[in-house]
Amino acid sequence: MSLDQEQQDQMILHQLSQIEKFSSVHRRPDFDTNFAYGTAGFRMRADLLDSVVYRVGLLAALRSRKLDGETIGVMITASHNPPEDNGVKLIDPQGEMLEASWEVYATKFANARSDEELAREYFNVAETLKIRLDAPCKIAYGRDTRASGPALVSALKDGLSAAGAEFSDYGVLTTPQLHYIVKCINTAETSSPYGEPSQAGYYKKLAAAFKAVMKGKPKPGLITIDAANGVGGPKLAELLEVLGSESLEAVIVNDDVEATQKLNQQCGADYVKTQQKLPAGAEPEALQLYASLDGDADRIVFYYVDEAKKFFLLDGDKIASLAAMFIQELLEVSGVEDVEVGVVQTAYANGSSTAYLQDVLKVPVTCTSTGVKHLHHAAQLYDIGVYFEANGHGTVLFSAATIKALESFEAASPGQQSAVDTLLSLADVINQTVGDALSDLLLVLTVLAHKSWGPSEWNMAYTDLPNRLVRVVVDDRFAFKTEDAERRLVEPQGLQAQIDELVKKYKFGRSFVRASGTEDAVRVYAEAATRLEADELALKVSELLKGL
Ligand code: G16
Repeated sequence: MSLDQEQQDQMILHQLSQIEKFSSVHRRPDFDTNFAYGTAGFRMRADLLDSVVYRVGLLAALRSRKLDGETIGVMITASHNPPEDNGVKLIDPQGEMLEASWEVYATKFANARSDEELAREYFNVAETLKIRLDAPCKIAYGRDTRASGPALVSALKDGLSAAGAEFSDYGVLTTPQLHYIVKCINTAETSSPYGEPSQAGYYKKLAAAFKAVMKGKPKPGLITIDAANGVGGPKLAELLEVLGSESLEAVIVNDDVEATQKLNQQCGADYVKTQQKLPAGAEPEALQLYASLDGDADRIVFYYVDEAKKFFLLDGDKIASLAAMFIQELLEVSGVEDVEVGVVQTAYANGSSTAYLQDVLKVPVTCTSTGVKHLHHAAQLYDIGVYFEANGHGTVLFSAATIKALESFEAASPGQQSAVDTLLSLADVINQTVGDALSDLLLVLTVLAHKSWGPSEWNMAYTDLPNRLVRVVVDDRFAFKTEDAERRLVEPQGLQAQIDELVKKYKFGRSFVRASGTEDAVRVYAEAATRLEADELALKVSELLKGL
């Protein structure tokens, strides 16, 4: 055996013994249900997460080693969930969600029953994937404002130290900021660096692009933004500071991050979307634009009230339609040809939005399962892929070839050049790594300014079918299995037939049931021709679940 080999073996043994040693400090709780890497990583009550986060640190190190030392992100957040929850998710080098094939390793690590079993799993994954345990690895991590965050960061650091990783703490930041930073780090040495890998770099990039795309346009009217008492509040304030009041003015409400128990309570994007009403703290002013972020600022929904104080929601479907319409118009004016714009939605998309996109805008629409990870990949198949979940999570992806085509296009008129410039600035306003509430805010304000529209003109493109989303707590949400992009249940057997029978009775009726991947519950969605019917259909389908 060569000395090198001997040294390497010793290093591996040392690493495995460190993993076991630290694992004994971060023991898996006695917990009947298995941990699962769900829609957005692991998410549950924070007091159950210590061992999971420690183990995610180990996996992050392996993932980085597998990818030749590219930086992997780890975000500690539970986004829209209540204050007592927390969660953890991994970010791949280009700022995307963790590659799906690795979720099984995450789940295996989280469920290992003993310190020894964990070290064995770690070694097995390295063997299976031919990962050198002495290869360099780098991790960037951050957290939201939850009270449980600092303790979970300690668990993560133990995992990273045990695995011998190099790591950088980016502190408290929004989830999309960390996605942005990870991409910046990994593209720094390439021919197209994404930006400066810091929060300051993020603000600088967004502000410069917004100013460029708004050149010659009137400053947007005052907007009121509900920050869900989460990390988005202070980060939005920082962005506004960089933008300057000459570019944008906003009133931020629900920005109390010190009172951590207020997070997402009676406010935030999820509350507004599901309750279809104004959040606490927002005073209704007719025809003014409002927006709500979620707890980690990766989702946004807009809304307004009319003169009669009637509430109108402008959700992810409305944002997707607005963005697709604007981009198509710009492409047409620019004269740039052969750029396919497509939209990606999920089963939660309002039926009217899909009809508008397909029949009026004539854009292709893909439907995927819930979860940004699914939508993102489907959107990458278009030259310009607009993806939004109805809950306000989404972005617009411009392919590298499209950016190149725009940059090298020879415009025949100032009008064409202006449209091309607007498209290019728009691509920089929009966070290309993941759905980002702050960047989406600027996107929407840009389109409204270019169209000289207020919220009611935006809302007029199509009328939503009345809909209702209900959360139902069941004994075992994992018993609910779906097919057809979650639009139909396969199990429990017979349930889909019962839903179909109910749906038949309603004009424009549609309803589906799926297990949440972020909460211990199932979600029931229903839409129908009238508010009363949509509510009734949701109630009746929910009642079917109670009998199980
Ligand atoms: C996460 C995911 C979203 C998903 C949402 C709800 O959002 O990133 O893609 O729509 O959970 O998922 P589910 O219905 O499975 O609970 P966030 O903003 O909570 O991170």
